This record gives sequence, structure tokens and C-alpha cells, in this order.
Amino acid sequence: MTNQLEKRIWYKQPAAAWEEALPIGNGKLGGMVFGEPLRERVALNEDSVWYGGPRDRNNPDALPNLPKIRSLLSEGRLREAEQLSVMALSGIPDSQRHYLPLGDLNLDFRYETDELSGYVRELDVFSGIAAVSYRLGSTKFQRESFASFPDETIVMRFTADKPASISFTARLLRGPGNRYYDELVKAGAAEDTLLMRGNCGGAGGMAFRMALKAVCEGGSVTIIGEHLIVDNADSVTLLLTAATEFRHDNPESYVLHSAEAAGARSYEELKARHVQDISGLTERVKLKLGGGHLAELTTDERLKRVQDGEEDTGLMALYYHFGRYLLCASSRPGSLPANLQGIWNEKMLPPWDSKYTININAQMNYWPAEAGNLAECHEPLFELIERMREPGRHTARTMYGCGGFVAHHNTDIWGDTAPQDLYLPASYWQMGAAWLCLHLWEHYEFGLDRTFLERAYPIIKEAAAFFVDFLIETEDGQLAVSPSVSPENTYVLPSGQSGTLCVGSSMDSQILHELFTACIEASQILDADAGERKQWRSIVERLPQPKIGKHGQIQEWLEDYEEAEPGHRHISHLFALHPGKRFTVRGTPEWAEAAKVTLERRLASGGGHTGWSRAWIINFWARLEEGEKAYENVHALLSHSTLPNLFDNHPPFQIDGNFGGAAGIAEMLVQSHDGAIHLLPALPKAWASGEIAGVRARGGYAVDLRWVDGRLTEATIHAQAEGSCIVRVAGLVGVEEAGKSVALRVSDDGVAGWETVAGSSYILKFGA
Ligand code: FUC
Repeated sequence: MTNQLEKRIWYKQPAAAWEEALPIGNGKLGGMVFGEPLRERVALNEDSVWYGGPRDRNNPDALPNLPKIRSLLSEGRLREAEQLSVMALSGIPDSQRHYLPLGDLNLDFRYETDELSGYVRELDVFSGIAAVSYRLGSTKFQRESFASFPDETIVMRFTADKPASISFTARLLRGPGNRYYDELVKAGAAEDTLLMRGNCGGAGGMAFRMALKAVCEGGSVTIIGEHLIVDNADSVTLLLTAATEFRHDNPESYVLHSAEAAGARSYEELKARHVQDISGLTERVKLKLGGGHLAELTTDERLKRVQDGEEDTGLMALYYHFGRYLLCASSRPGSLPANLQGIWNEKMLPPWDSKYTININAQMNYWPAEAGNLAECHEPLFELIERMREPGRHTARTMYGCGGFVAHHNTDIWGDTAPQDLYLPASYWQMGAAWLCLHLWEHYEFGLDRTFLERAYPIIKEAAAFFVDFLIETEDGQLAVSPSVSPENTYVLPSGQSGTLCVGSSMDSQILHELFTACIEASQILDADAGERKQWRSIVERLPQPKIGKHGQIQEWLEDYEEAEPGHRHISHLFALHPGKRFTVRGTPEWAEAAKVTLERRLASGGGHTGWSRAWIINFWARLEEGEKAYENVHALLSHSTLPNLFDNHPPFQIDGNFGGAAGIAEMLVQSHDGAIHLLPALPKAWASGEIAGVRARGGYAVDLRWVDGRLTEATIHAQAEGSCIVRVAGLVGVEEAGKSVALRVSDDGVAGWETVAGSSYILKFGA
């Protein structure tokens, strides 16, 4: 079996549609490269180009009507509760701000012949370089494009193997009919830089600027009107920069200065700086799952084979690496977090506004971050959470009369926390900030960085403080959320009436269980708030407990209602299985069994039809240690929910499935949520032999594994912190550190533990 590293997405034709183009990005700037020889298009984004400014959308009628809504719900007067909620709880206006494209770069090339041959287009997901090569007549042309994080610039390089062969006209465009900017002018006297000036629109809309600079070797560059013209150059470097007022008081001087600064470096230098930067992230984890001989086929041919039911384990490894690449390209320190489309969005009014849906989607984007050894790429999410704090306090106070901070099921660039839409199954749900804050805790659990915990703890605690005030006491003395929904499902009552609003959906109680538990553990580590800790403990005890319903399933609501749509894409009531940690195969076998029933019922009714839902299902099966089922769903993700450029297809394109799918693949190989590092917990037969290096586990560990015919042959655990390492693995006979045996505590359930020293590597030894 060839087991090469799968890192190349490639085609023999240019992209015919945006969904076939190849993404580059540096967290802030994004480009989709089409690779047409005659007319290149790079669809452009800058992460802070959003419509309008911040607004206070909190509905002043929420608080006076909240008691009424709650009593209508407890009296079972659903319709009235729903009607009043739509009017009193919805944001005013009902939508947050939306994300916008930056524009387009179009290049019209002039050649001496139209005899095209040898065309190849590719993206290397380790170097982040999108390349195109082709011949016209006897001349070979090459293009390379990347988005540089160190130089804050999109860089494009055009070369040919004959001098004076490169001639094109470049234009910057924006929006349908090219109507969405104010002016496009020549910047400075050098005749080599175009500058677009515009405004993102709406009240408080930010100014944006975009600059394009050409650096030619040989030939000439000039500007006529809005056109930048390159004639007879030997080679050309284009430098594109963009910004808004979100991060820069003077975006114009920033974009011109950064284009100038990049232009002062040679192309080789820019490329070397970029490759050094991005490979510092991408090279950290390497996965091989066999099947490498198929890498000779183009990516679209491979996808087609998988759609026809063939196996391609190598494509699965490529999908994993692509997911990590996408996170590096759309979420770097200083950028905004990856939104519903990462940073890549073509439309002025994108699906679901291409913002942050925080009842699963934005969270899923960050599932591969910690285990995938990209902890710093998680940082933009933390900054967004911090930005949501002040608006979230205001929402808590004005809508609900509560302390703490709260968010509903969406947020935007401004950290807007008021409800989104008038959509009963989703809008009136207060768990957005609570769930997001679990990402802060997860970051701590993986890295054990105490300084980070000191920063995160007040935020986590403030999200919990809202619920200390907000929870209501039910007739039987439980503490529950009201009003609530189980995102975004509908239940059916025995009378046949259907409803969405409820008291204490299972997901809410599960999220709160994890949130208050995180508060308790963090306060112990930091030796803080002993009094509050007692209160949190008593709240945890009084939250509604998970229940098993009449089908043997985990109940989705407080009552054992039927579901209107048994194959619904959301599987919210399994939150405690993943990303939560409360349902485990060994710790809570009844709940794990009921979770299986829940999944089987969902799947039997057509579940998993959106990309992200399929990706979540992979993670669920992995946690249930069902390797074959997890694998079937990885296959289904590739065969049903993947676009030609490997972008996830909701449909339409939505990036969460890429991230959730990558996280699920890793979750099949290493888990660390139940107190032990579990090696190969859900290995399917199709991945009989393989290796993974650099994947992280909770407790400050990194893990390298190699397995053959389904059995581990090599395993090394690198300890970044001092601690007690606990490993669940079959056939372990010893552990060595620097050639010396380590004293092991072995228990009969296949678990072994030893004390680790920070900076040491431990080699596991297996029996024959
Ligand atoms: C939630 C999901 C949809 C979609 C949207 C962005 O509302 O239910 O499937 O992913 O977010």
C-alpha cells in the first residue's frame, strides 16, 4: 500500500463556478482562484467587510411580557405563547448585520496564440499555494497565488519560460453591475497601483479600501482610467491589500503602505516568508490512511469515484488536511473568527448572512482547533466572545432583567446578542454565549495554560451568572430554562398540536451542566469563589437530568414528545455525547446506548442530509466507539455533501462540515474527553493501516501513532506539561522515556497511567 502524504487538490481544467475555485486566505484576506488562462478571476474577501454598524436591537417589550410568556407556556397555551414571543422577544429590527464580498480581481490576458495545452490547476494545502500551469503554443506559463499572513497581502506571481510573454489588463470590480464602490483611482505617481475607495453601506457603515500594485520584471506597467495594463513583461508580481475601519483608523494609508512594503521584497522572499509561516501550522499534524495511488487522479475524478460508491481512504486524509488548512486560512490571531463560509463569500446577500450561527455552526468551525494542534487559530473566537460581553450584558438586563451576559442563536461582527429572525424553532434560545464559553474551557483543558484560564474564567462565570438569575423553578422543583427551544426541531403533542417553544429542552440542561461544571472546576484550579461554587453545585444538581424515552432514545424535551421531523438535521439532545463529555461509553452506558438509538432513529428517517449534520454524526459515532458507522458517515460526507473544490455543501456551500468532518476523522483516532487518552477508539476496517502525528489530547499532550492491520505498532506521547498521563490502549506492555522504563499503574480495564515530566516523550511498548 502506498501511504503518501495527501496534500494536493488538483484539476485539469479551470474552475467553471465559484464552488470549483480554490481558496487562499490569511485569516483576514481571502481569495477564490479560478485559474482561467485567458481571463483569470480571483473572487476577494476581507473578513471585516460587513454591512452597517453596530445597533441596539433589544426589544423593550421583552421584559414586561416575559412573565406572561412563561405562564402561557406552563399552562400549555402554546399558540398564544408563540405569538407573543414573536412580537415581544424578537430583535428590532429582526436581523443582525451581514457579511459582504470585497470584490473581484479580473485579469484579461493577451497571448499570441490560442493553442492551449497541458493545463493543471492545484492547491497545496500544506504550503497554501494555489498554482496554475499551462502552455500556449510553445510557451509555458505559470501562476502562483497565496495570502501571506506575515506580509498581510495576497500575492500573485505570473511567469513564462520565454521573455516578454506576459501581457494583461487588470481590473478591480465590486458587486452586481460593478455598482458597489465609490471610486477607483491611480494611487501615487508610479502608475503601478490602483486604489478602490468605498463604503460598506448602511447606518454606521465602515469605509473600505483595496489596493492592487503590480511589480514587473521587464516590459511595462501603466494605468489608463480604471485599467492597470501590463505589457510584454518577463514576470509579474501582483500585490493586493484591503482593509476597513474595523481595525484601522485610516485604512487607506494601511493598504497603500502594506502594498508598498510587500513590493519592497522580492517574490522569492515573500513566498519564503509565507511558506515558513503557514507550514509552521500545517506541518504540525500529518495523517496517512493509505490509498495513496489514487492521488494520480484529479480531485474531481476521485470525488466522482466516491460518489459512485468506491473507497478512497487517501481522499479522507486529504479532507482532514484541507480542514486544518481552511482553519489556518480563515482564522488567525487578529482576524475575525471563521464565519459560515470561513471568509469566502461571493454574494452581497449571502445565505444566512454568512455570519455566526451559534446554535452549532460557529462552534463546529472550531472543533478541529485544539485536537488538530491549531490552538492559536481558536483565538479569534475568544475575541468575538469578549466583544459579545458588553452587548450580552445589555441584552440580559433589558430583555430578561438578569445579570451576566447572554446571546441567542446568532451573532455578527459587532457581537450582537439580541435574537435573530422571527423563527420559532430557533430565535428564542438563550444558550449562544453559554455554549461558546465552553470553547474557552476546552482551550484550557488542552493546553493547561493558567494565564489563559485567568483571562477566561471571568467570562465563563459571567455566562453562567445569567442563568443563575434566569432559570425558573418547575412544579417538581427542577431549575429549567423558559422559554426555550430544542434547536431547531418541532415536537408533536398527543393532541396532534405541534410546538417549538418549551420549558427546559434537553440541550439547554446539558449545556448548563457543562457550563456550571466548568465554573466549578475552574474556580477550584484558581482557588476562587468558594461561595459561588456551592451555589453552582446546587444548581447542577437541580437541572433536569437526561431521560430515556419510549423508543429507548435520549429524550429531546422535558416530556417524551414525538418529533415532527424524526430525521431532523439538528441532534441537539446528544450535545452531552459530543461536543459535551457527559455521555460516555464506560461512564454512562445507558445514556450511551440511548444515544445510539437516537442516532439510528435520526438516520433511518433521512438524517444527516446537510453537510454539518453529517459531520456531527461522525463525531457522535466516534464517541460511541463505532468505527464502521463513523466511517460510513465520513464516506457519505464526501459522496453527498462535498463540492468539487472539497468545500462542504449544506447545500449551499457552508464551511462547518469541513471543520466538523476533519474533527470527526481525528476523533476516530484519538479521544481524550473522559479522563483517559484513548488510542484508536473507533478505527474502521478500511483504515487498517495508517499513521497520525502531532494530534493533541487534553492535559497538555501530543500523540503520534502508527498502526498496521488494525493494531498499534508505535505510539509516542509528548508531554507539554507535568501531570498524570492516563492512556486507554490494548496490548500495552510498558512505557519508556529516554530509553528507560517508566513506573506504570495498570488497571484491569485496559487503562495505564504514569507521571509525566514537561518536555518529555514517552514511547509505548506493545506485546507481540
Ligand atoms: C442553522 C441550521 C441550518 C443552517 C443555518 C446556517 O439554522 O439549522 O441548517 O446551517 O444554521
